[in-house]
Amino acid sequence: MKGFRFNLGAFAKKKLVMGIDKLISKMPCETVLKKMDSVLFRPIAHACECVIDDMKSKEAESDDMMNVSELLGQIARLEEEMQALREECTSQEHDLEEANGLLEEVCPDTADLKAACEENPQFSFVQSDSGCEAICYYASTDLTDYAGAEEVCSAAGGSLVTMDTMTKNALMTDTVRKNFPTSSFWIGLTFDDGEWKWQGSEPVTYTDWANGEPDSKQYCASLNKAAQHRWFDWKCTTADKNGALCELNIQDDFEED
Ligand SMILES: [Ca+2]
Repeated sequence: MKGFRFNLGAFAKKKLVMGIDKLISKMPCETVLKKMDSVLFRPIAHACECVIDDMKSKEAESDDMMNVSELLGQIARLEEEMQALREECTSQEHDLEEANGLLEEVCPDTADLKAACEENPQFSFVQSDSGCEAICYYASTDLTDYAGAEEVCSAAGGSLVTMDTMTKNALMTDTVRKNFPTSSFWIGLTFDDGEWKWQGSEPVTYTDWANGEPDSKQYCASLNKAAQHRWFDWKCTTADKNGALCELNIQDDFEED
């Protein structure tokens, strides 16, 4: 005898499939999966797995949608931050413009000094990049002692240079380095009553002494070529080292008037 063989007519098969369809359409897929374990139901179980996979992939898509939504939120927040930064930038630009305006007010007008300088052929006019500092200078390279240098400047209509701020010192030393790299010069700085003073009266505040300077008992200052024209003190009577660095100072002229 042959073994049991599951053999239904076409009509019976159709009825069975319809019945199963009706049955499983009312069950959640997971329940159908649990119940259908026989060989007969495997295709249906497989279909159900497909449906579940499909649902899972739709959920994943939905997660992606949520990610997109989060990203859009982040972009919106970044745009807000950028806008705030733009406003901050605009405000700082405004502050900068105001500061530049104030700087122009504080910077002295150098036109008069320039005009006066042009009337004195021995002198040359230099101005800092900011335009706030200007010097009308005369560099005499004839070697002399300090008193001789003072006379040279006085005869030219000026005085030994005062370099009392970092800006003016930088402008003057840069100019000397560029135009007189092999010369040293006396400047208007001397040691008197225990302290260094400009023009014999104004105590020094900003200084640019070369390394190891000033050393003792040398009471007149110079820009020394051996130290990139930083400050050196020398004995005032030394006559074979320095020329004279003079400046025209129209402010003093006004004060004298
Ligand atoms: Ca010295």
